[in-house]
Amino acid sequence: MKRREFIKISTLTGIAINLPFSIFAENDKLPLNELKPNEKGEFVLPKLPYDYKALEPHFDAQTMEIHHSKHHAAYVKGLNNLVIKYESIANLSLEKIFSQLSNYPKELVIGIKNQGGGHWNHDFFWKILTPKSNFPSTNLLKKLEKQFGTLETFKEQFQAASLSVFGSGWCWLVYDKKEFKIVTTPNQENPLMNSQKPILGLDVWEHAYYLKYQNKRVDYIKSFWNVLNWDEVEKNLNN
Ligand code: MN3
Repeated sequence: MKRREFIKISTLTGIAINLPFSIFAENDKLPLNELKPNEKGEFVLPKLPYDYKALEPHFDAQTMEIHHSKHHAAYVKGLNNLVIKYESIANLSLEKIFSQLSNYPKELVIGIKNQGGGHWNHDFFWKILTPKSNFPSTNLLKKLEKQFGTLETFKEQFQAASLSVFGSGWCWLVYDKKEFKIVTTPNQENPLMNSQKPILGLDVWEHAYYLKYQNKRVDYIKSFWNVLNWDEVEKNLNN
């Protein structure tokens, strides 16, 4: 039974059935590591695994500091305000919350998309960046080449998709139904909200690049490849 059908049927019958949680049940392997609140039920701003200046000259220190300590922190605060207000999402992982968005009232859905997405997306983004840029493993490279022809072609397509985001949003590489897809989402929405598994993502909000690159989003996108940790991308694929 498809997940949406299950939700629909269980809503109609009013019978709650506990199934093992997997938002990728129809797709691929297991869910990613879940992003959960702490023992007090609060989401916490994660520490970066590197200094703010570590990604220079590609991502500048001032942008990184503001992006993490102001923008990301604000999403965490906004999300915690929602958790206080809505008991239905208390103590749940964000992945679980995203998987049952259709069950929530409209105001909560909007809040989760903005604040919950904001927290999840940035947590994901920081983890795939590194001061020591590397290359895809032979295994991952083969998979990418099978789908896109060459790594360069993948990068070109990803770059074009990133440039196509009008206003604020994200560009992602997802693994869906046993193939890679490049998708974009508006604002702080993400592929998990569409039951797709993201393995790589790029923040294309102006706050991610404007101080250094101003209107030249393309230069920011090109610089991304210099700080991308392909090992983490592969971990996400296999997770
Ligand atoms: Mn951002």
